[in-house]
Parts: sequence; structure tokens; C-alpha cells
Amino acid sequence: MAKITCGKCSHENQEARNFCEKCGAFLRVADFEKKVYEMPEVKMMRVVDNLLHVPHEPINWDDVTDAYSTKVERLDALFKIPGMGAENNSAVVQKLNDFLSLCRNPDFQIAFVGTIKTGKSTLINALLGKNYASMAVTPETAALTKFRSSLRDYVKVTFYTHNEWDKLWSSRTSKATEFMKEYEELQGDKHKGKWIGHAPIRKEMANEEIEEELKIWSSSKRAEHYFVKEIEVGISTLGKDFPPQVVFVDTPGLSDPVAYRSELTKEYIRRANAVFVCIDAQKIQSEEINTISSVFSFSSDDKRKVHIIATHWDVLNDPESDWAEQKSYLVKRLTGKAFFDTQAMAATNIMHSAAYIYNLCRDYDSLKKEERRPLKKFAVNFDYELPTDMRKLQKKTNVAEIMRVIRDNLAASYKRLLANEIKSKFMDITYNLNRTTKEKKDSMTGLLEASRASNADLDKKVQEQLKKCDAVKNSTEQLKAIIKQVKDKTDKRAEDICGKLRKKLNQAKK
Ligand SMILES: Nc1nc2c(ncn2[C@@H]2O[C@H](COP(=O)(O)OP(=O)(O)O)[C@@H](O)[C@H]2O)c(=O)[nH]1
Ligand SMILES: [Mg+2]
Repeated sequence: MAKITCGKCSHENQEARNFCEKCGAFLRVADFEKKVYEMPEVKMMRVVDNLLHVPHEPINWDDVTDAYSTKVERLDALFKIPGMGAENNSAVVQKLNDFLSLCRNPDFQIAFVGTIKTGKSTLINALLGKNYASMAVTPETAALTKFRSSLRDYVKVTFYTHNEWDKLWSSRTSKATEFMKEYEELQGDKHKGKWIGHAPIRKEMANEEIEEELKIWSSSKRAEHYFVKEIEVGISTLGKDFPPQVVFVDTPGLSDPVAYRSELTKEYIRRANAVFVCIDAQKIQSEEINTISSVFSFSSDDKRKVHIIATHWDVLNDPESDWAEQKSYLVKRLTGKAFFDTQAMAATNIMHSAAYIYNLCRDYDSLKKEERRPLKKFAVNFDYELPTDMRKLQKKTNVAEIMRVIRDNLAASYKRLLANEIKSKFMDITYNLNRTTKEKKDSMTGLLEASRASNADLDKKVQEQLKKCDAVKNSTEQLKAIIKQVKDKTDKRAEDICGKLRKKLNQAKK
């Protein structure tokens, strides 16, 4: 088919088009007198043209979400046409982008936060079934690490851009003296040029190689780690129980001497679907309560997403009775305005863990004699015999219960939660767009009305669909029919307008 090349961005467009599908520029400049294409009618035609040809990225995991995202893709295209308001409203542009990325990447992110050495990595390793994240006794690095299920094993490293590094560097607080000392010792500046602004590195490898590869990028003994913004690990060997959409985020913590890095963690907490705050059961003091309180302050929209994990449970003098006492204190202390809404919610979301013991049980056969010692001590406490009572011992650590909460409570209700979130974000976007466009009193009104009418149509149907959430799969056909109906309506209206405009343009040409 013949193509028409855009004079502005050189994109090759279908011959039938009047406006570039890539940049929105008018394609037929040569056919018209200068400025004709700035006439309101032509602008409007451009809107219609764009609306009819917005490319759609299909969403496979949910039909209702697919319908919402089709709509938002069109609104996005409409809004980004020069003069339609996007230039002056970056907040709405951001919302549109966030919405589409939420529909396209339906990860369930669990952020693990807490001060250093509270056992975040140990717990993550217990849940992943193998020691991937470093649990070295020396303070480890600040790189944020994500773990996810994947067909192949891989490690992907992302580096700071120049702009991000400048912000990071100027955000060092007065507590950053140790950071500076180490940075100088490792001659960070010598390595900086190589890594800042470096393209992401993604390497596929055997599962056994992941741990070593992670050390290269996250060890505090190597200069590279300063410049790593994020590490993503894909793991092919997670148990079949492990929900594929769940992503664990091992965060560097909230009290980083480099404020920019704490900001990144905060951002993750805000965006995460669930937050697991790790605190050491041996020392639950004001610092821990402060950490928890700040996590709640970034999660005010949904306090249920906060979970408190008291780690090092095994090291309490009398784990069972000490923890019972501590938990009842925590439930009271963490219920109220700035914390959980009810004591029942607090009781459900505060859990204990002895992940270290769990991992020792898991690796028992390959442990050296001295490495088994802490496990033996723990077994004696409970009058258990090793290795006979291994399963009972492992159950005591509560890791399986934490995994059950993730799988049965969080991941299972995730689709419903996400559908609700997507719905409310969609409402928010249409509200914002309607408000913005209302202020624009020009020839676009008719078109916007049509677009609003079809929104209402779609919303009504989508809401009906959501009510019957489980029945959604079976009513795909019905939904498709609705979308078609909406589309036909829009197409017809657009055709009317286009027809009229073509006539006008032809007159202008003559
Ligand atoms: N006894 C015991 N030690 C733990 C537990 N969790 C973590 N640790 C130890 O605490 C130290 C710090 O753990 P790590 O997971 O690296 O903490 P992170 O800095 O929060 O990631 C390590 O030496 C772990 O072996 C636990 O539940 N019980
Ligand atoms: Mg760690």
C-alpha cells in the first residue's frame, strides 16, 4: 500500500492518513496553503484521525482492563495533541502513563524494608527457597534488588543516569562521612565515568551463578556498587506454589546517609502492593516504631498493605511466651490513627519469623558440623530431635505461614485488588480530563461530548462486569460486543465529522 512520509518526523504513514500517527503533524502540508491546517476544523479532523488510529497494546490478563486501557490509550492520544492541554498538565500526563504501565505490567510488588541487619535478605532467601541475596555480616550495599519468577535465570543491572547521580551526590547528609571515606578508599571517582549513564546490562546465566553475579554488583568492597541503581533477578526454579506475578523488592532502607537513595526506597513503598517491615524481635524500640510509622505515612491510602515481620524470633529467651507478650504490646501500640485501623487488622498483619533457622533446616544436609550448631541449640529449646523433627522445627519458624499469606491472601486477591485500583484510577483520569477539557471552549466540544458519552457507556458496562468479577472470563464475548458498539458509535460520529471536513478542505483546495 502507498505510504505518505511525515515532513516533520519522517515516519511512514498509511496513504489514507492526514496526520502522522507518530507525531500528529499534518501530512498534507504541500496540498494546502500555508496555515490552512491551523484552522480549527482541520485541528478537529486531526483529533478524529488520531483517535481512530491509536495503536492498541492488548492486555491479556484481564478483558475489563483491556477495555479500560483501550479507552485510556485514546484519551492519551487525544490529550497529547498539541493544544489539547498536555503541555500545561504534566500531572495528568503522568497519570495516563502510570495507568497504562499498571495495565501492562501487572506485577504484585512486595517491598521489604527495615533498618540494616534486620533480616530482610534472610527472609527473602527463605521465601525464594535458596540463598540468592547476600546476608554477609559486614554491612552490605545500597542497591535495590528485585527478585521475580522467570522462564530463564538472569541478572539485569541498571545504572544511575548523570542527572540521577548529580542528585544523589548533592543529597549526601551530614551522616555520610563513612560513605565518603569508603568511596574514596575504593576510588569511586576513577570508576564513575565508566558506569554513570551506562546502558542496562542483562545477562542470562545458570541458576547457580546468580549468587556470584549479584556479589559483583552489590558488594560494598567493590566500587561498581555505588553506581548501580537497581538489580533485577529472574529465577527459573521457584516452587510451583510461588505466584508468578509476585516480585520481591529488597530495599536498602529508609535511613540511608544519602538522602536520594532513601527517596528511591520511599518511592517503592508508595508504589508497592504490599510492604513487609522487618524489625528485630530482640530490640523493638522507638527507632523501630519510627520506621513503622514512616512506612504507614507513605501507605496511608491502604494500611492493610503494611505487614510487620518480627525477625530473629528464635533468639528470644523464651520464643513462644516472650513473643506472645511482645505481639500483644505491638498490636496495641500499632493500632490507631497513624497505624492499623483496628486491633484485628494489626493482629493479622504482625507476624514473627525465624528465617535464619528455616534456611539452616533447608540446607541441613550440606551444612558443616559447626554450621549446624545454632540449629541444635534451637531444637533443644523445643525438645526436638535432629534430624527426626526437622519438619516440626521448620514449621516453628513461621516462614511457611508468611508464604501462605503471600500466596493465599495477597496474590490471590491481587487480581481483584488490581481491577479495583485500575477502575478507580480510570475514574480519576476521566474526571481530571473532563475538568481540564471543560475549560477549553472551542470546536472540540462536540467530539469531547461524544467521547464522554461513550465513556459513560463503557463505564456502566465495565462496572456490571466487575460486579460479576469471576464471571468475567465467560462474558468476554459480551464485552467485545459492547466495545464494538462503542467503537461503531465513535467511528460513525468521526466519519460524519471527517466527511464534512473533507468537503471543506476540498473547497479550500479549489
Ligand atoms: N538467629 C537469627 N538470625 C537472623 C535471622 N534473620 C537474620 N539473621 C541474621 O542477621 C544478620 C543480618 O541479616 P540480613 O538478612 O543480612 O539483614 P538485612 O541487612 O536486613 O538484609 C545475618 O547475620 C543473619 O544471619 C533470624 O530470624 N534469626
Ligand atoms: Mg540485606
